[in-house]
Amino acid sequence: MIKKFLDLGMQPLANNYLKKNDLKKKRKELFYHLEVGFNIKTKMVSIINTVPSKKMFDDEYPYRSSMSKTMLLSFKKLSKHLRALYKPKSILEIGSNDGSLIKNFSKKRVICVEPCKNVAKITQRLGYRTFADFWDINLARKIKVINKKGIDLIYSANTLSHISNLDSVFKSICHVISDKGILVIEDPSLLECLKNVSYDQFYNEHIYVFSLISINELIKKYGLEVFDIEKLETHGGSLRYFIKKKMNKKFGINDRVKKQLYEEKKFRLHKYSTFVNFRKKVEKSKKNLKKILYHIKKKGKKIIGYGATAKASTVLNYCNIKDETIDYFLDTTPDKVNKFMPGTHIFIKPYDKKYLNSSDYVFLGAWNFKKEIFKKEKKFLKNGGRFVTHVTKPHIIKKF
Ligand code: JHZ
Ligand code: SAH
Repeated sequence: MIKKFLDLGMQPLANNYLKKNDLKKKRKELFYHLEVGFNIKTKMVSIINTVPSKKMFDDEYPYRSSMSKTMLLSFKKLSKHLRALYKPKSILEIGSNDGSLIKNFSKKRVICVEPCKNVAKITQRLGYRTFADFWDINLARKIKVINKKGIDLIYSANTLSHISNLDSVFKSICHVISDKGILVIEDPSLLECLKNVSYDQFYNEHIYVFSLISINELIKKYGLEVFDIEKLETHGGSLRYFIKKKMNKKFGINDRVKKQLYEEKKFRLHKYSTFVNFRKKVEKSKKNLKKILYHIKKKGKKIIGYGATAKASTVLNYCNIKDETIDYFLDTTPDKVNKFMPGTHIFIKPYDKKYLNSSDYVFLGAWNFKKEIFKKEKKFLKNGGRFVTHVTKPHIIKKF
C-alpha cells in the first residue's frame, strides 16, 4: 500500500553526534536508506526503512527541548490554556524529555514517560514521577494501577511521530485515559512541510509526518476523534490536535477542524501525485542550495552552521555538503558541542559570539527558530553577516 515518492539517500542516525575518538578509531556509523512513501489507503506519509527505537533513543540522547526560548514559551502558554480549559487532576506526558512542558504543572498530578535514562533523570531530579521506558501497553498497565480512575489529560509533543507501532500507541492510550479524558498531541504538519519544501522533516526519528486527514483516519479505529486543532509556528509549522472519546459529548467539533481538512484537501494531501510534485521541488532545492554555497565559497567567504539540528543532518547528507563548505556548526546543547555532525563530520563548537562574528555567511540548521535567532544576532546582521537557508527555497536571507 505504501508508494515511495522520495529518496534522500543513505543517511546516518540524525542525533548520533560523534566524539573525536569515534572518528579516530574509525568506528562504523550506522547508515540507513532514507526513503519516504505515501500510504494510499491510510493517507499516512512515512519513512519506509525504520531504525529500532532502542538504537535511536538510548541513554546518551542529546536533544533538549529547553534549548529554545520559543519552545519554552509555547509550552508555558499551552499549560495555562490546558489548566483553564480542562482543570486536569491527573496528567501524563509521553516523551517528556527535559520537562520543558511538565515543569509548568504541579508535581503531585503528573506522570512523565521518557525512555532515555540520561534525559529521564532530569525530571526525576526535579521531583516528577518519571518512567524511563518506551510507551507501550505494559507501561500503560502499570500506570493504570497507580491511576485507577484513569488519566484526565495526556499530552505528547513531537513524540508519537517517532513511534513506528501506532496501533500499540493508541491502544495503550485508550487503556489509561478516562472517559472524559483529553489527549493533546502536536507534531510537524505535513501541509507546512510540503509548502516549505522542508524535506529535512524526514529522518530516522520522524517516522511519520502527520496531517489532520491521516490522524482522523488513524484514530477512528479506537473510538477517538479530533474536536479541535491549533496551528503552531513551532518546528516550521506544527498542528496541535485536541482529541476525545467519541462518546464524550461535552465538546463539539470546532470549525477549525473543518477548515484544516478543507485546506489539506485543497492542497491534495490525499493524492499521491502531490508528493511526486514535492519530490521535484526537493531535487531542485538540492541543486540550488549547492549552487549558492558554491558561489559564496568561490568568493573566498567563510560559511558556518547555526543549530546542529537533526534536520540539518538530512540536508547535509542529502546534498553532500561537508567541512570544505561549512567550517563548523554552533550549538548551545551541552551534549552536542565538541562533537561532529553525523555522516558529514562537521565539527560542532559551543555557541560563542566570537565564532559567529568570524564568519561571513551562516547556514541556518535551526531555520525553524529563525525569529529567535535573528533577535539574538541583531549585531551580526547589522555588521553585514548573512544567513542562508533552504526554506522555502534556497536563498540568502535579505529581510530579517
Ligand atoms: P530543533 C529534534 O529535531 C529531534 P531538531 C526530534 N526528532 C524532534 O522532533 C524535534 O527535535 C523536536 C540549537 N539552538 O529543535 C539547539 C542554538 O544553538 O530545531 C538545538 O540543538 N541556538 C526529537 O534537532 C537546535 O538548535 C539557538 O538560539 O531538528 C534546534 O533543534 C536556538 C534557538 C537553538 O530540533
Ligand atoms: N516533547 C518534547 C521532546 C520531543 S523529543 C518536545 O516537544 O520538545 C522526543 C522525545 O520522545 C525524546 O525525548 C525521546 O526520548 C522520546 N521518545 C522516543 N520514543 C518514545 C517512546 N516510544 N515512548 C515515549 N517517549 C519516546
